[in-house]
Amino acid sequence: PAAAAPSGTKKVIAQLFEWNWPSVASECTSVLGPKGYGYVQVSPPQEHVKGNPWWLAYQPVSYRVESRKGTRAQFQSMVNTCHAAGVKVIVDAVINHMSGQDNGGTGWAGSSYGHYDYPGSYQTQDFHHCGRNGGDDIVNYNDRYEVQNCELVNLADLRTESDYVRSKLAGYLNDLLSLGVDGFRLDASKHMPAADIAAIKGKLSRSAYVVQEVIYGAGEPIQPTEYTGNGDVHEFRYGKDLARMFNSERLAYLRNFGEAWGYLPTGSAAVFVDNHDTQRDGGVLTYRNGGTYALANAFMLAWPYGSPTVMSSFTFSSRDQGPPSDADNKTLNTTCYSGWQCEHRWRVIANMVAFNNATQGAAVANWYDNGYQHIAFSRAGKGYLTINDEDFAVTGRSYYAGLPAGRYCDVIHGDFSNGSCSGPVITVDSSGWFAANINAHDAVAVHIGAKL
Ligand code: LAG
Ligand code: CA
Repeated sequence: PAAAAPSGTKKVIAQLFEWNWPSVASECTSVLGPKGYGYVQVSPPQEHVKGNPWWLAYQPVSYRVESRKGTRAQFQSMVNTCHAAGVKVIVDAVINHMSGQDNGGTGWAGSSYGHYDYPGSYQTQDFHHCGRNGGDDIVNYNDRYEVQNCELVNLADLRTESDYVRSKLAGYLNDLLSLGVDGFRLDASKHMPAADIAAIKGKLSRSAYVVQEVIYGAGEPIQPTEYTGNGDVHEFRYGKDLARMFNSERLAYLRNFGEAWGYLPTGSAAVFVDNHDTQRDGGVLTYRNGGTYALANAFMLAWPYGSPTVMSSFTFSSRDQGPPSDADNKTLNTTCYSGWQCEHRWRVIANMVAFNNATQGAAVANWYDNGYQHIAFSRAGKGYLTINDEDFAVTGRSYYAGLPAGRYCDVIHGDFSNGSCSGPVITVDSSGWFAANINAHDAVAVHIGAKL
C-alpha cells in the first residue's frame, strides 16, 4: 500500500521541539519558509499535567488545545501563519495513553483529572489493565500483547480497540484538522496495533500525512513494517548507524545506505540524525557534536533515502530539564541563544534543505570514496556533495560532478541569495569537473538551485 509520504518538492521537516506557538509562527515566516522547509513538526498541543519537565507534554489530561506552548487561538494563528509562509504543520499526537502520575490534579488548562479518570473524555473502563508485572507496566518487549496492552512507564493505556476510544481520538485529531493541521506524528505507535491506528485514521474527516513512531528492536515481534499501510514510519536504525559510521567506522560504507541495510522501504521511511528522545538516550549525533553533527545532517539532506526531519533543540544538562520557561512553566519565546540551539538554522543544515529541494527525483551518481572518511556523490545533474571527514585536508584534486558548466555557490560555506553567494564559488567546467581543496572534517556542496 502506498504511504502518504510528504508530497511535492519540499519534503524536509523541522522538528521545533517544545517551541511555543508564537515562536513557531515567526520562525515559519522568517526562516522555515525562506530556507525551503516543507513542514514544521510541533510538540504535543493538548492539555497536559503541570510541572517543568519537557515530557509532561506526553501526559495528556484532556484534548483542549491549550498547553504551556500556548492557547488554541495562538495555535490557530500559528497554523495560518505557517501556511502563508508555505510551511505545512505536523502535530505530535499522543493517542496511546493519558497521564502517568499516580495522583490526579488539575491540568495546565484547569481540567481536573485522576489516573484513569478524565472527565469528559475517559473513565476507568476505557483503559487497559494487563495484570502483569505488579503495576501493569511493560517489561518484556518480546511479548506483543504486553507491549500493546500494558502501560508504557505507567501511562494510562487507552483501549484503542474500543470504538468509543477510537471515536474520541479521532475527535481530537479532527479538531486539529479543522484548525488546518496537515499531518500527525503518532507517538508511541508501537504500543498500538497497526489495525487500531488504521481504524482511527478511517474516522478522520480528510486525508493527512501520518508518520508513526515504531522503534525498531532486533528480534522483537512488533516490526516497523507492520505499520507502513497506515503511512510513513520512523526508521530509528538510520540515526544510530549514521553516528557509528562517523564515530568509529567509515563514511565509505554509506555508499548503499538505506534499504540495503535492512531498513524500511524508502517510500515509507521517515529519518533523522536525532530526535528529542534519542538525543537524550545516546548512541546518536547531536548538537553537542558540533561540526560532525552538521556533516551528518548534510549527508541526510543530500542522500535520497526516506523523508528527513531536522531536529531543533533546547540545550539541556539533565534529561528531564524543560525548555526555557517562566516561573509558571509557561514556555518562553525562542531566541536561538540562551537555551535554544536552533540546529535548523545552522548554515550547513539550513542551506542543505534547498539542496534537498533542488535534487528531488535525481538518482545518486558518480559515487567516490577513498576507502575511508572521504566520500562524494552527485544527485544526477542536480547537485553534488563531498564530505572529507579525515583528519587531514584533501588538496589539489578535482571532482567529477556531472553538473552543467557554470559557477555555483558552495552552500556549506556561503549563503546563496538574490543570485549571489556570500562564500566560495565553485566553477564546474564544460566536462562537468571542478577543483576544490577540502579541509579536514569539512565538506563542499553545490546544486542547481544555487547557481550564479
Ligand atoms: C514517546 N514515544 O513513543 C515519546 O517520544 C517519549 O518522549 C515519551 O516519553 C513516550 N513515548 C511517552 O509518550 C516521555 C519521557 C518519559 C516520561 C514520559 C511521560 O521520555 O521519561 O515518563 O514522556 O511523561 C515520565 C517519567 C516516568 C514516569 C512517567 C509517568 O520519566 O518515570 O513513570 O513520566 O509519570
Ligand atoms: Ca497501548
